Amino acid sequence: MQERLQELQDEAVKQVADADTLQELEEVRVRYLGKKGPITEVMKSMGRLSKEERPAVGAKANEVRGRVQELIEEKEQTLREAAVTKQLEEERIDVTLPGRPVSKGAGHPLTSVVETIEDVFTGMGFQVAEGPEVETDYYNFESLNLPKHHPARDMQDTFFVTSDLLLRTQTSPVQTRTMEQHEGKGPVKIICPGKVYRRDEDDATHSHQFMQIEGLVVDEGIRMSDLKGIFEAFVKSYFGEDREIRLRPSFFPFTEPSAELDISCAMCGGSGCRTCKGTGWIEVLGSGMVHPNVLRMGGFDPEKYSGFAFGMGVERFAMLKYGIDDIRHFYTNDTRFLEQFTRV
Ligand code: 2NL
Repeated sequence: MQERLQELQDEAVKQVADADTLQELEEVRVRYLGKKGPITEVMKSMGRLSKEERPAVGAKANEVRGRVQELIEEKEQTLREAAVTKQLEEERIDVTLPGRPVSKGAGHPLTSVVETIEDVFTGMGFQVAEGPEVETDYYNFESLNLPKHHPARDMQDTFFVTSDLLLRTQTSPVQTRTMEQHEGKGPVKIICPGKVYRRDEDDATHSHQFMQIEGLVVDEGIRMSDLKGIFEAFVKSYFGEDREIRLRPSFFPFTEPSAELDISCAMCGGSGCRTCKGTGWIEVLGSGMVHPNVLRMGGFDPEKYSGFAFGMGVERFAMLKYGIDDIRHFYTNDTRFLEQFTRV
């Protein structure tokens, strides 16, 4: 029986050595050490042995069992380590590979145009002022020489929030608020960029929400020639040195006299084409000398102070500069449109 046990041990040693995977090793373990395995069989049959034989066989059986168990554990350790090494090798990451490209967003074209215009005016000493989009009737209309029932209030249809609160129809209320803060002392020299709202049907040239930039200069001795000088510098800086300007009489309730600013058409160089409707000139903004009533309501003495103001639509400027034919492109956020302005 001792010999049988030794044979079993030799066989098991060989099979453990031959096991290449954890599964094969487990099969060997079950085969030799399991409840129905040969070593257990030998132990069970020991009852049939004589008293003298039993201890030696028992000791040998335990020794073989222990030895095989030990070998299996050692081999298991070796196989596990090999498996980890293999996995590490297979899943190796090359940390020097370049990363996946991240698509970067870019500024909206209207933001770029506003910033460019801001740069031109701050370069001439203007401050940038901002204010609320929900305004009171007073700041949006009254303070701009548009009392209740004034016919010119119909010039723009308004989104009302309550009977006294509304979505501003222009950025002028920021300017009257700024005048108030100056408590009657000049100079005021500001531009006010921001969103404005009008009850319009949206089409290629109209949007119920658009961007406006207004400007205001108030000081002693401000004249129409100052307005013209600022416009000349602004147009040449924004549209190019070769552009000419002209002022054309107009009307606004908040300015007197009022004037429309035209720039010479770049498409035809002034000879007349479709872009300028055959006139050679393109209208770009409205302006004028601040009405004495507006100065007074802003806290300035019209006998001592004078000023000029202007307002322009940002979309129109962007459309003229980049040849965009539909204002709705700015608000539909089609990335094929927006991507064209990543370098503006
Ligand atoms: C236009 C015309 C204009 C003004 C806006 C203004 C503001 C104050 C006083 C006087 Cl506080 N005027 N703003 C003046 C003339 C024209 O805008 O066509 N905008 C799109």
